[in-house]
Amino acid sequence: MKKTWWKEGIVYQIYPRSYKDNTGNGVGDILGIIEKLDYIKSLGVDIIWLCPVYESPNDDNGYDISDYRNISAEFGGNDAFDTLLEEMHKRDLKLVMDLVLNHSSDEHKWFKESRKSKDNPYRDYYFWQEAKNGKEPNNWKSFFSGSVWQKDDITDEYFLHLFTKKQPDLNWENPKVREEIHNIVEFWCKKGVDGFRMDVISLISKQTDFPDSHVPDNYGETIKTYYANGPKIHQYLNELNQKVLSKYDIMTVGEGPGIDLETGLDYVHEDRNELNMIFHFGHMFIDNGVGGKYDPIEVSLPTFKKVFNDWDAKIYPKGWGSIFLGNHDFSRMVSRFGNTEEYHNKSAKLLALLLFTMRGTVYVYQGDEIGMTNVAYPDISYYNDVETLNSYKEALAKGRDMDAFLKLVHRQSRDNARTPMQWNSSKNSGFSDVEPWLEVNSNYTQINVESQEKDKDSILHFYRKMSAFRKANKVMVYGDYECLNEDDTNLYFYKRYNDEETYIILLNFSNKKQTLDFVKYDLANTELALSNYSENFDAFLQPWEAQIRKYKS
Ligand code: ISL
Repeated sequence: MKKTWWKEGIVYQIYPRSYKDNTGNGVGDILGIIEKLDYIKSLGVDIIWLCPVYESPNDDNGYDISDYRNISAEFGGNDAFDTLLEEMHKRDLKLVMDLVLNHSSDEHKWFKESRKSKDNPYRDYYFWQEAKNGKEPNNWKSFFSGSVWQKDDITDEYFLHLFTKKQPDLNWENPKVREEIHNIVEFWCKKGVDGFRMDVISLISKQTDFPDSHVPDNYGETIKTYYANGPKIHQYLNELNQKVLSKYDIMTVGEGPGIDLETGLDYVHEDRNELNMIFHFGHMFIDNGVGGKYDPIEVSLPTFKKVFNDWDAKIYPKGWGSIFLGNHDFSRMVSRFGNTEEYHNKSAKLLALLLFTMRGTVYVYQGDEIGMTNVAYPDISYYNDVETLNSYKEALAKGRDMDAFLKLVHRQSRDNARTPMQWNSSKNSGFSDVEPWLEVNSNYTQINVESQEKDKDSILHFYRKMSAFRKANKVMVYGDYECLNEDDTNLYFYKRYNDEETYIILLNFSNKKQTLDFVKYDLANTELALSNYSENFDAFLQPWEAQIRKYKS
């Protein structure tokens, strides 16, 4: 397996709007990130993935780009960005930009032209269709509620938007669109950025005859069958790679709703020259029922393990994976997979230990290094996320029990991950001097960076320990992975090994002591390398205990 910086590097994801406000308008900005670079470096990370900072009307907080070459003034503009890149490179930190190429903003000049007339030169930059039987061209539903089709009165036709109606889908079938995109990517490569996270890249090739979904109410199935992995996806990615990406030493990670075990490797196979990595959502959509995230189902540990086992088996040795347990689109990882009530510290550390001992590039989402948790605002007016608000409106229109729905929002809203970073216990958590764009989680007085800096037993210090451990032990990066107890409902054990050394990782995903079979796993022949408890026992694992042990022979 080829060794590269992006396989070994640890990525830290920043949602700039919520990181640090230095200009005093309640919105995080690039100067704020620059101020925190030494902190970021101290975490032992190598790469920053910056969520979109381009000009945008912010219907979806930057995932609706109106100018791909300019940085939004709200975040500090182009000068601030250039300084950021310079300051990062000085510290040997690499910068990965978020690129949203499946759709633009409706305020992008291409779309403004496109909607003007049917014969406008930009018309075919987007997908326009006539009404079918006086209605939308098909029954597809948007990721963010309602139809994917929006009627535009100027020409009396519908345009396609898989996300909000302010995010029209770009027509990659059109070679001119692809050329524009190649030029944009080249522009950022020449500027010296070190890579791209490509938003919903699995959706760029569509079935352009737009057939009706045969399962319109089955969200996951519709995405997989109709929106993702279209007929020309690999042609487009290969072309982008050959024309631009391959000329630079950069990393690429494609975000992939609808990518599954059957289709995943094709995106990242090292002989195919497309992307380096993808984010699949096997474990992230694990609690989604047929109706999607607001129709949640119970999750068991064996199902969770199966996702990791199956993907690892499928991808290696020809491809490379990405390991993450949360990002700006999901609830907080410790609220989701840990226990914030009784074992906040221990369970956050166990999840960190899992992240840093898995095969694949590790992605840490801002705030997870201090165990930030979900928020539960008292009513919907506190929420900002367009996906949350649209789902709420839809539920209201359907006459659902809205008290129960608010509880679902508490559990599932993307705003859980977007509350301002908790720097200290002063007003607004040290994020801003003024009222922030989204209310700070009220637990900031207990959970914040400043207090965890002082506490040697904090989650923050544990992240530092884990990143150092991974760096010092490359078997954690390149070694093989083998799950040892697929069916156990409380314990997750796995090995990481190469020809020279073997480690065993022991994780107790429960609130109870669990018996440890010392003999079965030959643990007498191991040495403890690292744990989230200061005292360990041969006969059992304590609640949410996590251990790394190394075999002596
Ligand atoms: O957010 C989700 C579930 O909570 C996902 O369905 C998400 O919409 C999907 O993974 C695509 O996400 C990406 O593209 C969106 C943007 O809103 C997200 O923030 C981005 O990560 C549209 O650009």
